[in-house]
Amino acid sequence: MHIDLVTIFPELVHPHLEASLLGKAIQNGSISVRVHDLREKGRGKHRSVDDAPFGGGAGMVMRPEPIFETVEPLKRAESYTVLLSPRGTLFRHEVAQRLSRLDHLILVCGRYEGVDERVAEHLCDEEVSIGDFVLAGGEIAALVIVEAVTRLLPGVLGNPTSLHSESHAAGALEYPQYTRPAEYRGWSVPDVLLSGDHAEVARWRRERSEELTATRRPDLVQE
Ligand code: JBZ
Repeated sequence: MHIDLVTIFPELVHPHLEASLLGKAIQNGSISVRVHDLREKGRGKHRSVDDAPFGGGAGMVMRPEPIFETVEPLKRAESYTVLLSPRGTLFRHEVAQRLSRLDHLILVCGRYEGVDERVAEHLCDEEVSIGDFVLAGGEIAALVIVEAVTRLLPGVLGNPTSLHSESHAAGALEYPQYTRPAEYRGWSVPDVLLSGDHAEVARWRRERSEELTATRRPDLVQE
């Protein structure tokens, strides 16, 4: 899979692409990511990428030309272009799975108060939002998508069973985990986890998972 990420803040996204699981996935060739600086197609001496909104009002709007001129040369027949936008499809596990099956994903990060509507209408295939909170721009949202999608690619996670148990976690909350020491500051690990009884351990974990999901995320419990 190849991802092109379009932004006015390449320096903000680069460090995240080099670290951890993402960095390894890029190094071993499971995924390639290229970051494109929108300012290279900015207008005038100051390489401006924004302007005041038609109709008036506060704030600035991203101009269409730098975005079209950056994205169009990247597009191939199989490309899918996503605009990170607060009004987009909510990004959930199912969306990550759908995007992970693509060969070429183009992520366009908005900034300022918004992006000229012609970008969403005529350049992008879909708008995606990572949640109901206010961000200053799409960069962090794009990185969330890159990380979630990368983990789903074949060969990225060393241990495929951890992927299986976490796909469960996208539809239900995980059970509590413990490691050594068995007692810390007087707080003990549940006895069942030290019992060696694998069936009892599995049962305890299933019960805790169901209990947590019902109380904290009833929206995930489908009847
Ligand atoms: C997002 C104007 O650029 C923005 C602003 C907010 C924002 C995004 C892009 S993407 N919020 C989200 O995923 O919620």
